[in-house]
Amino acid sequence: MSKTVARQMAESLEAHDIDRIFCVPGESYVGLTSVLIERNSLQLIVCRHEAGAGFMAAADGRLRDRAGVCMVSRGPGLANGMVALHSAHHDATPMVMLIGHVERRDVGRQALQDQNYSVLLSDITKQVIEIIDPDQATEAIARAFHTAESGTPGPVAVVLPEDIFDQQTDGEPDQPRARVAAAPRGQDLDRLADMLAAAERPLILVGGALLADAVHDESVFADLVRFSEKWVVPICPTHRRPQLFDATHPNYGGYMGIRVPPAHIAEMKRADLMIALGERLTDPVSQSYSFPTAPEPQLPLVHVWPDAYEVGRVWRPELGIPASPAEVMRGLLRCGAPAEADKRRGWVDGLHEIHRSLLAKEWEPTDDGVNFAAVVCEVDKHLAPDATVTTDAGNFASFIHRYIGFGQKQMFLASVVGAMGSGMPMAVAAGLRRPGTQVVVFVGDGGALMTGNEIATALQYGVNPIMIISDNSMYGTIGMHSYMRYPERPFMDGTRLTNPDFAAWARSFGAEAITIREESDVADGISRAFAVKTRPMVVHCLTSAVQMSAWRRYEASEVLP
Ligand SMILES: Cc1ncc(C[n+]2csc(CCOP(=O)(O)OP(=O)(O)O)c2C)c(N)n1
Repeated sequence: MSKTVARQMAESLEAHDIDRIFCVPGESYVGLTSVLIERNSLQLIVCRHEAGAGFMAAADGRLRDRAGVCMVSRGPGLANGMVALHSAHHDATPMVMLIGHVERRDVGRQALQDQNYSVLLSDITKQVIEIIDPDQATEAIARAFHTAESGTPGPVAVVLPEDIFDQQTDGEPDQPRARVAAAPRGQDLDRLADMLAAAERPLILVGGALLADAVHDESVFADLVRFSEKWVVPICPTHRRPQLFDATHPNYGGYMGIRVPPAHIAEMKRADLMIALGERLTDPVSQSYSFPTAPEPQLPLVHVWPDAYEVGRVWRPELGIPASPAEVMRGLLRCGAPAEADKRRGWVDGLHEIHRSLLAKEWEPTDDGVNFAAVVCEVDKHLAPDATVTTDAGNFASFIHRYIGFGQKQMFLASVVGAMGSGMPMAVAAGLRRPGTQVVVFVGDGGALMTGNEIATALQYGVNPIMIISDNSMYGTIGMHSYMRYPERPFMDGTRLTNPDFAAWARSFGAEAITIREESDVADGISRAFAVKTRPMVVHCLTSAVQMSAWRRYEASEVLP
């Protein structure tokens, strides 16, 4: 039956189980939106900035392990959204970005907002698919989802010329390609079991691909616990995936994030085997390529990642297994643990002991503002077992990783590669996908004004996050780097910020808000924030700049003007 391309595309998106698209409208694709609105089969979330729409789609993609979808206008709209593509590409997050385009006959003329997307996006997408012929539309959608979700997941751009939507096409929409999962070869599993049985001090890093497996099958979490207990191994969730293993479980070996504290990394480096289970391994996780050392690891490395291309790309593993990490873990469970697994109890306990001492809710007082540790520890008391926590990038986030012990039923979302501006949009996406559960977003005063305006989107769609702003009047992370490299230069110069009254800013949107000025305000303020359930709530915290991160203080005696 003949139909328009717009309808064919809408049916294709429906066939791929897409129930929500995040967008900033553009004149180039009104042909598609008008059909989507008419069919009313999916929810259009109209956002305030394409970065916001993109980060929402990325978060949605992670929550469903199905490519999240956003739709942006050509040229400038896409340019605004590129930060989310960059992040999804680095974070191995499945995402499809639909991009408006000029009419086909004007391509290459530098028509209004024309752009060569294949060139522009070549290093931040897995593929750019340009629809030229009406009959390609449905196949393009199916290929986009398949590419975004298979192997190492990532973003795919689909470019939609303005004049294509009303063209006619025949045929039924392409159906989704079946998701495939690779299992480990028997001989690799046997070798892995032998290596693990022989190891005295193994370290198991668990990362995003295991989390993705758990989206489809929650029992992955319980299996991970069983694996750690039966094989007596320490489990180390990696950078910005803290929820993979309960921080209070005795086999929790430590959080493998940016700059693991010295005592902990020194102990970890005594390991005689590292198994990266569903962790691609990156600069932050590998402690800037020093553990494991790249390209030749200083200890035997087993790398499990569902994409053969990645295994061996940077590091030379002793054993590489391009398979689903959940399948590998279950394979080990089926093999059965060796009788002498308990020989590792001391090693596991030692790592856990260091981790527990780091988690201690202790901090030093500060007199130039509230120590953010006090705020984060108070939030931790109120977090529900199924709460979602999202963060932006910035030093304030170090307090979250130091002081909040996440559990397996909680959800943590952020740009893993550290793009500022991810926090608030990801909170909106989480609130929509997990209605009725707590959503807490932590941002700095820098990130707050990058995409914090998406609080308007939260209000528009009835999402009620608690937004906690650490306002130290500076781009603190960069101030810290500057201080560490050039300690003789004045602290804060080049990173200082003059901020609005964030509580007044929040109220102007219709949110509730309070300001915390002293440590003595913290307990009452946070408890009031958690009592607000029917509106977004902003907690503006005037925080110390001297306490640069959860681990580091500015040391000079003469500090602030
Ligand atoms: C989009 C983007 N721009 C710039 C940076 C570089 N950057 C990393 S952290 C940071 C400062 C963050 O400041 P703030 O949000 O106030 O948090 P703080 O570090 O003070 O806790 C900057 C500018 C980045 N990571 N992402």
